[in-house]
Amino acid sequence: MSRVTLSRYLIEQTRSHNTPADLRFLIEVVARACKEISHAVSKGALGGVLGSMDTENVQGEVQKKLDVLSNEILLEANEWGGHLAAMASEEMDKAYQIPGRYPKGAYLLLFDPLDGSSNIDVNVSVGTIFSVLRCPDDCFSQNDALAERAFLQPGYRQVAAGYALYGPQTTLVLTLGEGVKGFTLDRELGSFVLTHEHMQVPPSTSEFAVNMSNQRHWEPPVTRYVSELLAGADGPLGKNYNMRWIASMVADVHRILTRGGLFMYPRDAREPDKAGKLRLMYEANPMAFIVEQAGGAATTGTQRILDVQPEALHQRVPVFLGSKEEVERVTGYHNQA
Ligand code: AHM
Ligand code: MG
Repeated sequence: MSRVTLSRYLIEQTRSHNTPADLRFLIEVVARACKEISHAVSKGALGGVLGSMDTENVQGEVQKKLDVLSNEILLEANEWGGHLAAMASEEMDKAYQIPGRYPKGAYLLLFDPLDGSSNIDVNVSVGTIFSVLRCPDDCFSQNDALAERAFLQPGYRQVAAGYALYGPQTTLVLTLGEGVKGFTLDRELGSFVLTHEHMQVPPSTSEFAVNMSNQRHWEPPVTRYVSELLAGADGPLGKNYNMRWIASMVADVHRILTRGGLFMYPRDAREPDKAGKLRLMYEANPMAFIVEQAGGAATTGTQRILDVQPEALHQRVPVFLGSKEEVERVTGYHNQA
């Protein structure tokens, strides 16, 4: 049987599900940018791309050279095609307006260009996360405030979301709102090939992912839940749990899409808004959309992530996502508190 490339999959989607041609083009352009980022990541020290810049991003985090390079690759790939009205990135303070010399399109693209960047210099998996929204009618203005407002749509309005994982293989995982497909980069062909037709998160699991070193800063429902996980078969949950923490959300979520599990980045008392580390628009929303489309669940502990009304582009939210049973359990503990 002939192999289904990402291009063929998208063309067939256009025919059978009326996926608009400009959305198809957008996904192809993002995938091409991810191939370029994958290439830069894989060169490592040979490409002179390891290490930090002298700059910080809007969240006050030191930027790695590859964070900045990946951001530029995504901006340059997407600005000229006429499919976007604006872009927003975890690495940029403000929304990026499409330069006046190019036509504007119907979509908004948001991305975390290189997630898990603390892993870059140690040769551990990192990834790109992206989310696509439709642009409301008034967002064609050059006004920054108006452009930023256009992005502040709840996650259930996403029309597409995905991530590329730069690991032992480069994989692209994509949802257009009708299930989740996984593609593996065939480096000889230079194409993403459909390898995971129907990605599913099993409803129950005995594996969880959390940064345990933050335990003393969590809220009581999370402390209670994690102590029950650690109590194993002798505790109230009656089974033993295994733990994994890669510190790259893309890699942790990919494991959950492959064999199930629960990912947590809870509220943290040290932060001004106590919202945890992860960003709603660039990390929580696209991952929640993918996980729900694969039959899993995603909440902030108190609310479905996709229902959160964003108030700011760089807003943070607590994240609990993965196998339904465990997400529901930890959300239930929050709601009892
Ligand atoms: P980043 O976007 O600055 O790389 O931060 C997000 C990453 C996630 O990929 C990962 O789940 C988390 O930060 C790891 O956090 P920690 O440093 O607490 O292990
Ligand atoms: Mg990130």
